[in-house]
Amino acid sequence: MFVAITRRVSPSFAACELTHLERVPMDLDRARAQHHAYEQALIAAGGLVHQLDTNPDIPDSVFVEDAAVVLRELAIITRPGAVSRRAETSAIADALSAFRRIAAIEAPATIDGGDVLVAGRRVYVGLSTRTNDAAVAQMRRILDPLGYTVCAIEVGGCLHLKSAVTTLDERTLLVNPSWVEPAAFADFTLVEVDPAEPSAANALALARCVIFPAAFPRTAERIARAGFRVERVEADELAKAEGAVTCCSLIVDGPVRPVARPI
Ligand code: CIR
Repeated sequence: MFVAITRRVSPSFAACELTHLERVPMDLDRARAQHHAYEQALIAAGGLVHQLDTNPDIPDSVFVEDAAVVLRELAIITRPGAVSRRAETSAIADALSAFRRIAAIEAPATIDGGDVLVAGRRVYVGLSTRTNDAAVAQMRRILDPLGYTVCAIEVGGCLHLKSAVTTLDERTLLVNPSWVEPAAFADFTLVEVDPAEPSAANALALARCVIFPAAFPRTAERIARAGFRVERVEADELAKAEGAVTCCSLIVDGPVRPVARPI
């Protein structure tokens, strides 16, 4: 069992931050329906969904992953790189404090949770437009004493490190080698995205299955061939805001107090 913290799609979702995509019309009801189906997939995978409310001042609120990094020992509240997203963190800190000791990243550091890939005791931090060197230093100060190794890694061509690489399990990564240097992950088995699906490197690996966007069937096939059960979700409306499947939840695994209320 795990707890998945999610947050409703904001009424101002169409005013989200955009970096690599052109703004196109966004259908709020469709985004909400896809988010609901995503939450149902989390429940089907054995999760207790703890859904937070939103408001019009935080257009990107649904992308909770960027506000925190959750480890077994503690949760680190980020300082998001986009100023418009900094108001998202207080509610996330409140929610996570029920489950974890809290640490926080402070100015001048900026970091989005989407730039943090945890693989066993290794924590990769992507240097992107959102995440800077000062954040890497603060992550090291927090995590070194807990026995984690923090590795900084350059990311290019995409928003976050986890747009380019995510874990399928502790030994296997899904990667787009055009956006991140695969040599950095020499100790892992790598599954590459299909070249026709560059945005397909973001998968949400849970104990029972891998939640994955229906828009990338060729890469889904590769993941299945590597031995994983793929649970497809429609997420193209959320993808118009540059969000993918890891972005829409914070997974609290391992030691949790049973305080989540099911949706
Ligand atoms: C942003 O640009 O911040 C949002 N529109 C999308 C964030 C997606 N988050 C993620 O990939 N972790």
